[in-house]
Amino acid sequence: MQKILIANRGEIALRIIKTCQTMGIETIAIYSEADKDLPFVKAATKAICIGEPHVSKSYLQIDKILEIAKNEKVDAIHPGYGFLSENASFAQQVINAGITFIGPQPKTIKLMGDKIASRNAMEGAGVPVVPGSSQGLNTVEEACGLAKTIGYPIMLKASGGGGGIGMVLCDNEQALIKSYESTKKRAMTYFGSDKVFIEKYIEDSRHIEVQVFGDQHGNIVHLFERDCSIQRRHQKVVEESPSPFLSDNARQKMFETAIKAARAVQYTNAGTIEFIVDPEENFYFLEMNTRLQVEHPVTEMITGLDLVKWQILVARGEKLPLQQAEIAARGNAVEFRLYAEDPVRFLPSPGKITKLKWQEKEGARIDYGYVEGGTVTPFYDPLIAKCIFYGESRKQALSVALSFFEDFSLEGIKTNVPLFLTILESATFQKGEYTTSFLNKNVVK
Ligand code: MV4
Repeated sequence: MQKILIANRGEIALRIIKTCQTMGIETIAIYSEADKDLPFVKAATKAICIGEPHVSKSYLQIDKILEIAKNEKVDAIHPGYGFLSENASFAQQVINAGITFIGPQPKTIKLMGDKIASRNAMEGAGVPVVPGSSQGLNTVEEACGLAKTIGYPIMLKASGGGGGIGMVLCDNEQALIKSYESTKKRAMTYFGSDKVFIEKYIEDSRHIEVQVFGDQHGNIVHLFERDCSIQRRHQKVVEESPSPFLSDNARQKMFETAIKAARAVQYTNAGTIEFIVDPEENFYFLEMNTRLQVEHPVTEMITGLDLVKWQILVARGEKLPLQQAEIAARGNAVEFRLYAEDPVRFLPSPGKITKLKWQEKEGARIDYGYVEGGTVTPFYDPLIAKCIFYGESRKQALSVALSFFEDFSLEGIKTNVPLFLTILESATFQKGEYTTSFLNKNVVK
């Protein structure tokens, strides 16, 4: 594999380029007119402008991307996360063009994109799922009947959704009746399918996911867990590993379950099994993400592995570099997602970054997408950088984080750094006792 096209932008495009450089692989970046001055464009071996800023004219232009890939004679395409990364049709078209798709098989992407089908597949494999529907709901009466058997509160979810989009919490029958049609309608608009289903709502939960990896020879390993409970409006803000909540017993069971889940679908490449965990440490499969995740550096910090390198090795048919017994986790890592956003109203705050300076620190890794002088535009996710901190203990990792943010300076636009400081100063966070409602309860009034 000599040349890889990166069908993405920002920090993840730069992150992928860096690994390609260490492997002696040439990179082709594609970029929109809005991104022409970003670091990933400069870092690539070659960069090609793909079109106007809007995603429909740039990063989602399948035909143009394939045309560039063929013209440039690339061997593979890395989709990063978001955009086309979980588009089964794109993956198939890449393969049909004789190019390697760096990710799982299209059929696996498709299965996991259908939340009802993936629930059923997992249940069939003996993986616990939350009590709920095994098929799409046909009528509001059927929904009410099922909800009554399960017991309220329930969540009404779009089968084509995921990541928290298109789901509504219903405390009682009245709420369910009220939300049913609008949820179906929204599901149709956003996902092109109005298929919705019900799950029992797990209260006071934690959102913990397991990183898995498979090769084309049937080998599957896990790379431990990440606790992603600190979210706001289904946007993850902080992720860490190990989870400060899980007991060793539950953790081992979760790893075994994740492997079982991945094995059931003969998973290849990098994937994440998301679990929802109740206060008694019962855990249930929620969804599987068939891509490299934003928060993968947390796993890289505690394992010392390069997950992008693994993706490339596996995609070109090699065996996983390590067996399960050879993979160890050490220390604690925590990631903070630095967004261009108003810290009070939590709305994107695009604009020019007039100053951006930080102190390099032992145990700090910054995966950035912008440098000083760059402009965050309103066209894409306003993630500026991911700040990942490592320590031999959790306390140590958090102390590196605090000292980093104390002398971090970014001017010109608003960011969520004030939120990080509030989180770091919270006793609940310091004790690791947070659940998914932490930000709503403790921070955002
Ligand atoms: C749930 C849940 C509780 N019960 N499903 C959100 C992300 C997506 N992958 C699934 N999500 C959830 N699904 C059941 N049956 C809790 C979440 C959830 C959540 C819900 C409300 C507010 C914040 C949340 C943060 C993480 C997970």
